Amino acid sequence: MQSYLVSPAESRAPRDPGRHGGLTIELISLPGAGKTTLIEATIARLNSRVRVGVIGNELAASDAGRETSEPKPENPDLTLIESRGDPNDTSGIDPGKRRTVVLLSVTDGDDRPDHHLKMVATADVVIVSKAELLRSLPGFSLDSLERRLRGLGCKAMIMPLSAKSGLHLDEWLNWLETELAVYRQSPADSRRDF
Ligand SMILES: Nc1nc2c(ncn2[C@@H]2O[C@H](COP(=O)(O)OP(=O)(O)OP(=O)(O)O)[C@@H](O)[C@H]2O)c(=O)[nH]1
Ligand SMILES: [Mg+2]
Repeated sequence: MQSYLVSPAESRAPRDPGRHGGLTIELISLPGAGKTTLIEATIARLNSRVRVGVIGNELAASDAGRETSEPKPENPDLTLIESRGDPNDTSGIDPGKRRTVVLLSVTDGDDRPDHHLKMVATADVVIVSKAELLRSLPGFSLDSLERRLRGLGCKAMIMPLSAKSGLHLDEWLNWLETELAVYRQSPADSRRDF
């Protein structure tokens, strides 16, 4: 496994992810929905052939030393951007971003999409995080969440999973592997315009 971190200043520099960042995916959520945990689980589970870059402050704060001791791949296959969806934090962070993944934690309830209108509208994937807790949250309905999302015009794939227990994590990893395969075949063609 190879991963690296860049400083926020560095991360704001214009880049050509087609050349330097590989497949670039932004993970967005309100604080605490599980972005860092998912990124760590993803890096741990991805095949060692995949060189992963991470952009975001949290890992730097919590894991300084461990992550930064990894060699920085010059051309990562995959760059994951961790963000809280604040345009001031992320605007210009990576103009070549391909995919947007929004995390909604089950602990926030199934009526949250209404509070995240802008986020879910642009999402390619909505991850319903901490899903192993669903059994102990009888008031939470995945059907109701999906209805709300569709009602907001969200066309994203919806993936309930738990980065902590590994529940349904394979679905996320399979999606990533597919995206990586598509990217490898035609890095320029499948780039989305944002
Ligand atoms: N039960 C459970 N807890 C989780 C899961 N994923 C993350 N957590 C916990 O949720 C808390 C927040 O997780 P983080 O991964 O730091 O969330 P984050 O979105 O990166 O948070 P910020 O960077 O502060 O926005 C931590 O206490 C995690 O251990 C999960 O799948 N299940
Ligand atoms: Mg974090």
